Amino acid sequence: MKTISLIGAPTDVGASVKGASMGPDALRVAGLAEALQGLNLQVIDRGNLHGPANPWQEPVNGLRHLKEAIDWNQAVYDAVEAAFKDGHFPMMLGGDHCLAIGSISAVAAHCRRQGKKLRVLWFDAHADSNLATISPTGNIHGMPVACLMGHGPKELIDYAGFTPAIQPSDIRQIGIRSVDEGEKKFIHELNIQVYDMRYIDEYGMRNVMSSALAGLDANTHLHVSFDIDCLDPSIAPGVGTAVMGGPTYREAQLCMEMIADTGLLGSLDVVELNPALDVRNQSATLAVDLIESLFGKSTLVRN
Ligand code: HAR
Ligand code: MN
Ligand code: MN
Ligand code: MN
Repeated sequence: MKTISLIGAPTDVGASVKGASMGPDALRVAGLAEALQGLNLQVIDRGNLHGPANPWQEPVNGLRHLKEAIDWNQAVYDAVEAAFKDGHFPMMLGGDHCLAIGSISAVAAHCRRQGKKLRVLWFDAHADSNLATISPTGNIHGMPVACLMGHGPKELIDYAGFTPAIQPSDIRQIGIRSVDEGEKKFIHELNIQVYDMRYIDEYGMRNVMSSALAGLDANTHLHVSFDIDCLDPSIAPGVGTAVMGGPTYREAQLCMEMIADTGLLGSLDVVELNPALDVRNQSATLAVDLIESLFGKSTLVRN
């Protein structure tokens, strides 16, 4: 039986809107552990990690709360690595999306140890590919993709002991619809595969997911980094940086179902849920519903 390790990372140091720090508990209240147990998974809730408080400072040299982000990501790195070493499936509950630096660095290290290929599916409204020099905000939750590809402050890019942690060819971004000017060039230069909302509109989610999942084999570790603001704000209002025009409920379900069908999912981040902006915990409840599909819940018996 698969054992899921829930790792709460309650911080919003990477953001400029407060509240994502309450995300882990909102997911617990929405019944995340019980939902997973209902799918015959064993769940160990490791509780919440500890880290520095949000000092609520302005950016320094284009980066807000760098020291705090470094410490939180180290805590996440260590916890995700520990879960892998126990043979468990790490599910990191953010917290803001800067935490994916630590989490995916640990995934990359795991893949290297196991001789596995890595595929990261990054669901987001945003490209999260900013650099200190081009970010309009200095918020580190807008920078994790760049950091994972080796572009960022030294202490934020080298948790795994090698850099870059991942290659541009390892990642697929899905649902993107908010990209800053500098990011647009950077993504283009790095040649990151982005399925933006226009692409989804034109080709449909089924084709997008077939393409995003193409080339996987039994030796691939699939990581999903699920920024809740990927979802259309009409169904998921509980996020700090909502952008109109995201995937519908059914489009999101299809993504999860198609990922489940691969049988290759090895780790997950759930980030940017902001209970302070939510309506009766509906975004957390939706996240749990989607995570059930991600772990194989289906309407009919499938073979
Ligand atoms: N691109 C903007 C910035 O860098 C907004 C980033 C918002 N990020 C998240 N994570 N919510 O995707 O500031
Ligand atoms: Mn994000
Ligand atoms: Mn986002
Ligand atoms: Mn694995």
